[in-house]
Amino acid sequence: MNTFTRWCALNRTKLHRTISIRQFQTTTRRLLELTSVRYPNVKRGNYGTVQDRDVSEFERLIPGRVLTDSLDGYNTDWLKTCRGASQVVLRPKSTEEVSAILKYCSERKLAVVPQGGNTGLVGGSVPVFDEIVISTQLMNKIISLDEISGTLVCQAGCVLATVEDYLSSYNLTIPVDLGAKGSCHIGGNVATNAGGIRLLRYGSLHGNVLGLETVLASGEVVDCLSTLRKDNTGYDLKQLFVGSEGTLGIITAVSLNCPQKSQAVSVAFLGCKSFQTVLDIFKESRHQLGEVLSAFEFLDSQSMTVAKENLKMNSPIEDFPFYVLIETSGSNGKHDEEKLNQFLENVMSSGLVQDGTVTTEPTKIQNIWSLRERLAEGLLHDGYCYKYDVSLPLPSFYNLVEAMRERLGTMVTRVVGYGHVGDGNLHLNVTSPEYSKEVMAKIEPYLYDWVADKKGSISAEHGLGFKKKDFIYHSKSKSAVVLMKEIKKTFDPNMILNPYKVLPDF
Ligand code: FAD
Ligand code: 2HG
Ligand code: ZN
Repeated sequence: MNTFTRWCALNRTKLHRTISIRQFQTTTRRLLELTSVRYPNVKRGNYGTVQDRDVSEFERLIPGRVLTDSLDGYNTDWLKTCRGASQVVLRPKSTEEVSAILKYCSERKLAVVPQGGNTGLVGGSVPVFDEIVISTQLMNKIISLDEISGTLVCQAGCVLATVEDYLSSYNLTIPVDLGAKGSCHIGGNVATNAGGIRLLRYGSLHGNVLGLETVLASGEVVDCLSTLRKDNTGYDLKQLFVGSEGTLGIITAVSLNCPQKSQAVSVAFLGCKSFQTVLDIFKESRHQLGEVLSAFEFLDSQSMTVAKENLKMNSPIEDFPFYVLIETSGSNGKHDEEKLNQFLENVMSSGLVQDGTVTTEPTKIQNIWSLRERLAEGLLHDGYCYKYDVSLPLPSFYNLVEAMRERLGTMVTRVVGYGHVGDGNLHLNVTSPEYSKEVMAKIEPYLYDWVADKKGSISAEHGLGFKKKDFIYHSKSKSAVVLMKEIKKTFDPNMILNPYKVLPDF
């Protein structure tokens, strides 16, 4: 093992794998083209328009929490690709207030968009026209924690990192973790069925959400806030809201299964010559690390360039075509380290890995994770980012990046590939100095056709939101979409909840 650097620290303290999204939004804020201008084919639905009397009624329902000025941050998405023109933002504090607001909006046929941390990446969290923003920012209370079973119940607007900090003092953790954790809300995570870096270990939110409280468009509160691990009584309605992206109801409270916090964490960052090697290492890591493997991520050399040039970060190892980040976590540091060391020795001696570094030291772990997690932020420095998030069978996984690179050539600044390779989830990003219709026409629908041809999914974890809804047929059958539309009509007959999102036009 030539250049492996071994840093030792026995205990992992709290990690801060976060970036300040709000801070980022403020520093880069500039007025974008309105979504209704950029996408002229989208027509405003037959909804009411907010009048002074509506604002007065909202003020009566939630005094002092009706915003009508400086709404740019609520109208613009994190990627700076969508901008709506909402005139009103409502900030309820309780389920009863959400219910009263929706009941009123239903009667007045006023369209609404639920918004959590506004970190969504598919234009789902901001209005397309003048929909009223219902923000969960002030619904941020922990309701209960059962330390023995690890069951947490909290309001939907709790920030993911805050909940993780809270759980940490009980030696528990949260089964979902992502780069936006300093800003995104639990409700937003559930509404998007967010994946992130722990899915490999804990599975998706479909398995970890034990219960939900939601408010339907009519104002009706649906109480499925169970804290039970097992409950086979009737249809599992909560699952319909997981990943529904604010189109079926507003999630007001979440009951979550929270695992024990791992006592020992190690991270290895390895350089590889080819993508095939990345896959070989993944196979070996599953085989040799077994139950302690907690994350397996990859990035290509073009992604590393983004980290170095746009974010001024340093790589802990020399340059390679591909990099792999492996995390192990478990309850016995000595045992886990031995396993990881043996694995690293094996992959080095078999020639799969040329160089790498491994650490148990929290700051160094955080630095390595930042290289991977800050890529989304780094890409925005190029100008406009065309963001794709696909599931693909592993053998064709990286071919898509190569195909797009060849297809786009010098039309774009760069084409990069990274992602949750352990979950078969590729993040393919293309950048150019500004939005270009020509580049877009070269990417879509070609990329979606390519993915459908390989029987992949055109949205692995980010959802469909506004930007991808018309491509749903690339991943779902006609009969499935018909059924989805029937469900939407049952839950929201006036179609006031997050219109123009998820489903193609009715
Ligand atoms: P928002 O962006 O506010 O909303 C997202 C969608 O959910 C919208 O359609 C909105 O209407 C709806 N919604 C929000 N709250 C509610 C509610 N209470 N009830 C009903 N509907 C609601 N995603 C991943 O899956 N994995 C990742 O690894 C990942 N990493 C990211 C890293 C960065 C830097 C960024 C910026 C984003 C990342 N995302 C990732 C995308 C995003 O963070 C997740 O989708 C997140 O779960 C969204 O939460 P939010 O509170 O910001 O929701
Ligand atoms: C991640 O895994 C997020 O970092 C964002 O899902 C993905 O930037 C992206 O494309
Ligand atoms: Zn991701």
